[in-house]
Parts: sequence; C-alpha cells; structure tokens
Amino acid sequence: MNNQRSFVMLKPGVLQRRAVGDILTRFERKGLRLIAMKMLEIPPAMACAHYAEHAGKDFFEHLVSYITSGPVVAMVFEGDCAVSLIRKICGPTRVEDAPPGTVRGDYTMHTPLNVIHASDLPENAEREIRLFFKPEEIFPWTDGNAAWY
Ligand code: FUP
Repeated sequence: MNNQRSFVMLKPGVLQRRAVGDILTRFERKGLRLIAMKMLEIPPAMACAHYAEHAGKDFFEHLVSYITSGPVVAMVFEGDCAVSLIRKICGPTRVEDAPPGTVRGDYTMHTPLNVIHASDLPENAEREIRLFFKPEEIFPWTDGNAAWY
C-alpha cells in the first residue's frame, strides 16, 4: 500500500460545461477518498505561485489568465497511489495525446484550456495542498469499504 494525497483543480471551463459532477464521479468511482473540497476565484498572485515552474514560458500569461477567469473547484483526494492514478484519469497534458475516456480527452480540444490540474508528484501535491487548503479544511476519513476496491 502506498497511501498518497493528490491535489486536483477543476478549471473555469468545467463550470462552464456543467461538468463538475461528471468529473468528480470519475474519481469517486475509482475508489479515491475525497478529503477536501472548495470553490474559489484564484487571486493572480496565487495562480502565479501555483504555476511558478512555468513562469516565463510563452503560455504562462494565458494559463494564469485562464485559471483566474472564473471560479475553480479545488479538491484533495487520498488513496493508494493516488497521484499517478489521478493523472491517468485526467489524461496527458497535450490534448492531442489524451485518449477518449480521460477527462482531458473527453472535454478539451486545446491544451491551454485543458480543464483540469492534478499533481504530478507526491512532493508537488503537498506543496499545492498547502497553497490551497488550511490544515483544518482537510477531513481524512477511514474507508469502511477498503476491501472492495
Ligand atoms: P500538467 O501537469 O499536465 O497540467 O502539465 P504542465 O504542468 O506541463 O502544464 C500546466 C498547464 O499549462 C497545462 F494544463 C496547460 C498549459 N500548457 C500549455 O498551454 N502549453 C504547453 O505547451 C504546456 C502546458
């Protein structure tokens, strides 16, 4: 068992598509535990901090303006190998590589508008969770059905 936490953010395009429920269902159906969730408008400074690794790249300004263009839904999931499992459910970054059946493959035609963020490494998950959530906003719970998933 390799219990991990991952940070997931549904970008403004998800609200526009009325797709919050569908995407959330994909993670729940897999067996991941939702332990934190909030809706917010991301201040520009926070958007820059979240995507600091991309500062200076040609798509950075557009990326920041997209994720600050409307409300997002921020979540923390927990589960065995949660980081890589969630990345698979989301699909690859480049939408032309994202197969149907993945979130990006199903909902997006353009990489800069790829509708979802999910942590790529456990250490980045920790940093992203700290940026978006106070410790008291996270609610770990014991999975009574663990043997079924
Ligand atoms: P990911 O971890 O899959 O979200 O991918 P990255 O951290 O590399 O990219 C973050 C966001 O930047 C992507 F969601 C979309 C945007 N992006 C582009 O617009 N063009 C690129 O070439 C790469 C990323």
